[in-house]
Amino acid sequence: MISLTQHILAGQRRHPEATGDFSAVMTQIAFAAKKISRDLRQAGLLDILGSTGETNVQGEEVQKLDQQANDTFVQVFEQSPLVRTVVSEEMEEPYLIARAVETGKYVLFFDPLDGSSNIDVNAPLGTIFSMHRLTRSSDKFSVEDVLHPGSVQLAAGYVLYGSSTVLMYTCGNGTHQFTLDPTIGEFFLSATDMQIPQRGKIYSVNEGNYEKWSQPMQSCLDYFQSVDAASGRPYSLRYTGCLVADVHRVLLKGGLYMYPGEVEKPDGKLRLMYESAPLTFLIEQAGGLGSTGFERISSIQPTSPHQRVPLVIGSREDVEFVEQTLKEGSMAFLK
Ligand code: FBP
Repeated sequence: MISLTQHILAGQRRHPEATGDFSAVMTQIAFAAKKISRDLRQAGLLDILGSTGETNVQGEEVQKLDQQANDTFVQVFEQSPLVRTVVSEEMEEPYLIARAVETGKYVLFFDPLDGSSNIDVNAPLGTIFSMHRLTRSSDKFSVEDVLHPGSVQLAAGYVLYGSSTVLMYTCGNGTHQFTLDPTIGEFFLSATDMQIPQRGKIYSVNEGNYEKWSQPMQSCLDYFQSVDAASGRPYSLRYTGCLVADVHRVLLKGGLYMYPGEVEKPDGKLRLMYESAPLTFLIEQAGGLGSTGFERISSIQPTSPHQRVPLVIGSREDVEFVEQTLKEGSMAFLK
């Protein structure tokens, strides 16, 4: 069995210029994930369910476990001389790591606990992370130093806290899956160079928002729901309320996850830097696509750390179908 650390070190050996810093950061991400996994497994026994009563930068009620997961990541990286800045869904401003002022060369974006509405109902949860090289425009920190398109991510991944804890990551050399063995507290390689089917049979979307969508977006859903055996339709609906769990299913089985823009809210709900861009890097390394419906997620030049974008992600043919339909604004071939 190959451990995550061994896999990362093997990747490092393929880069003679590598310093080991990247591996060290990946090991710290895995350490934070193990702590969060432990906390979630004990959640019902400890007083860590429910809300903190606070509201975060997204205007969402902060759950105690959201805060605890965020604190876990910050505590782990406050010990690191390598990560200069962390940007979290739960923190309004980028957080500067004091001990990495001179030595820090990376930026870490993360959604510490994805699927917050699932916390109190023991349904799947996730963590999403994205690593960028820090550019320094001057000695003084500026937010522009952390705003880079998805195409230049160094690494990205997610952790799925489900029946088992699974960590998925890419550093531009394929998408690889590791499963946590809680008896020894180590992640082991359970699938490598994953490839998503070119077309699927599943769609994942909050249909409750149908009336809020544009007509072309509505007709996309109508297409996936209409009966046509030749093209494997209707697709089946699977929606867990946890982006990581739904994208994990799509990566393994094919199909697509969508959180579209709405007529009144064209940017949708999901955040570019720590949700859409890292998941797109993973899916595209596995042969799929990530799009807003109009442009590829990885090509977007970010303008703020918490900006939102619509997301259509998954099997290449299914995402291209949605892009074509939205761009053409019509559904000529809808029976
Ligand atoms: P959080 O990171 O705040 O949990 O938000 C993202 C998310 O919960 C996704 O995991 C999920 O797919 C989506 O929002 C659910 O949103 P909705 O309840 O509007 O369908």
